Amino acid sequence: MKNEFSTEFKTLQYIIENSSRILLFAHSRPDGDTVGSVLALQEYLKKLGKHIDIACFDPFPEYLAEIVPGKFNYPDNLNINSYDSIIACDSVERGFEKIYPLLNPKQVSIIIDHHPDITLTADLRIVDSQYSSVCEIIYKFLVSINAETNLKIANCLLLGIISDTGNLQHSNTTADVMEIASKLIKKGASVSKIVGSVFSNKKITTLKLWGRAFEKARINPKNKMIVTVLTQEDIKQCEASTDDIAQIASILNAVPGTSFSLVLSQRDNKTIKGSLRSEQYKGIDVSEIAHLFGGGGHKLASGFEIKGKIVEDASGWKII
Ligand SMILES: [Mn+2]
Repeated sequence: MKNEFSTEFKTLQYIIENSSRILLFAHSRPDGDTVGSVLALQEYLKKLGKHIDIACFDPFPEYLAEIVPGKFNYPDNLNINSYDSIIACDSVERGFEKIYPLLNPKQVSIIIDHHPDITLTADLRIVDSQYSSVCEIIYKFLVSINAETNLKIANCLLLGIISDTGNLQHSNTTADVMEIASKLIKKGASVSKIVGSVFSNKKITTLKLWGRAFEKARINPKNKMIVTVLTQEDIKQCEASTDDIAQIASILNAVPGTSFSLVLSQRDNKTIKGSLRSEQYKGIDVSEIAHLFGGGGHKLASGFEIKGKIVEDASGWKII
């Protein structure tokens, strides 16, 4: 059963009422869910007359500015201790763990997340991996306090839901998710605009990198894993960025006859990132594989980082 968070939502409302300066925190390498979450909260909180800033260690993603324009502040440029409360949204262990120790005891910390294995503590934790996205949780919060959802909030929340459900296609697309999406669309949120920006709007450099990844993909006949590798040279030669890697594992996972996908990509000279995807009907829990390598995530979408270097030669590739 999903946690309904009725007590937590009341506590959050109380904290908001008693805060005049609130800092919202988005995770590093921001995606549609973290962006949608902080912007939806910002819109709602500003209407209450609160002073709101958004912090993130990375800049606002350009490709989302068309749907939901926003501005991120680099944390070092803000006086972190000047806020009454701080709300971190999504993947809270991707950046917020550096801010959390800086808070003083008077400041109230809130984390809202839907990732499993979140160990970070906070004054208020709203964490349940059964939710598709943080935007789904924030939708529930806004409904619980009878807040009005305007067009901007609707677009922000639908952005997060569409991003984290892979265009309403992943197994986390529950009946609840469809119902919420439908309500947001009734408010005027645009599926086609969001899908266009998040999934379809691909630069030629992205497609070139995907091409390389697909060309190198192999299926292991024993365990039906489909695996591919990307080196730093691949990314450089295609003039792409590491952000362009995100969707490759999902696309490979759609290949018939596979049980899960693995994309290994070189991030710096000695770090390799692994991204794993599967589907419910395939009966594989990829988070177990991620745990073996010190990573984590959801049953059907997980990741890990290992030390090593991908080396390619005529016979294929290996990790040294
Ligand atoms: Mn998310």
